[in-house]
Amino acid sequence: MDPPSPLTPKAQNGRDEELKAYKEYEDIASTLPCELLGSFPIPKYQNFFYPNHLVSTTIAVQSTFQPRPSDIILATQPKSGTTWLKSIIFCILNRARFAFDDDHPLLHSSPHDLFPFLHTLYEDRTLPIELLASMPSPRLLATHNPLSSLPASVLDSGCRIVYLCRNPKDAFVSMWHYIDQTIPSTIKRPSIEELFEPFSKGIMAYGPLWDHVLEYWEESLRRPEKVMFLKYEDMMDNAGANVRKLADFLEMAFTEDEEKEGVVEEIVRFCSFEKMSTVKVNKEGKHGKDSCHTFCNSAFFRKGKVGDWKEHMSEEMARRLDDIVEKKLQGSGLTFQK
Ligand code: PPS
Repeated sequence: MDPPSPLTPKAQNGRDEELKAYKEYEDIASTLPCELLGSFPIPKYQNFFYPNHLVSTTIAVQSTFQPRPSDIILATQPKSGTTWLKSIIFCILNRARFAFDDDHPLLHSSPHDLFPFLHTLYEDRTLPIELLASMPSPRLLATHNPLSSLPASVLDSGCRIVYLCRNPKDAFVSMWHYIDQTIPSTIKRPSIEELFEPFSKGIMAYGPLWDHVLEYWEESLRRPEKVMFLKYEDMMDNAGANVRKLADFLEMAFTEDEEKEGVVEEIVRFCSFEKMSTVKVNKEGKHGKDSCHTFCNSAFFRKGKVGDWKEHMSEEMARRLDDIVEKKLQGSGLTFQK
């Protein structure tokens, strides 16, 4: 392996500044109250729980991210179909640029590389100001962060936010499997019961889930032209109709010719679980730069079904979660299927 190239004095200066800023963010993070998620401490910052290593990143995003009006921000609850929607939005936006053939970028790069999470760009205690500034518009940026944690300038900028959530029971089961796939082999896997107890109290990465969903839901009611609210189940039920709605929202509506040529159906097929889960980079590629948080991309593709919770949750657990979610969402106009 090549040795790392030495930083120039100017770059080193910038790096020192970044590390100094991060030290401040980490100092704030170190004072936060924590709950336990299995054997992991999970800190609470401004009413939401975060993966331990991503609190300082969240503060860094809050402090330094500068949105553009043209940005497209995909915000999701974890395990709600982020990977899927990244592919779909990438295809909608780039359909004139890339044919759906063997050279298509989604057949060679993970959707998470083509449409990065903000927290990934801020990884390794960096402030990617120049990188973000150099990205062409419209920038595609994703986040699991709650709306209230994003800098106020995100809403002020007028950029578009697409929000995707999923039936909490399926999101929970998907998360349980994902933890199993991604935590280091030396750490004991939590049983579904061990994970359910904290989850039902809202203690989960980017939880409480219901508060996360409600923040974006309410903003989508206030400003439907800027915040689009989607559910995984609706996407599954009629992906084509939702791809059209998304294209309209992104001001990239399909032309009559494209409709005749079946471009919408092509995007749906191209981004389907069946297709994407068999792509080599999604089966064998690695996610993450930092060796502590590296795992196989296949962890993003499990079953891709609605209602798989029935195979894993007891009736009692399901009833409890339904009751909690129903109470929390009461009066909002938002519901999930029981
Ligand atoms: S993450 O880690 O939050 O980004 O994960 P996320 O992508 O949000 O969610 C993973 C779940 O989405 C399923 N998935 C898909 N469903 C339908 N179509 C496509 N193309 C697709 N790709 C991934 C994936 O299988 C996870 O759900 P489960 O229920 O675990 O199968």
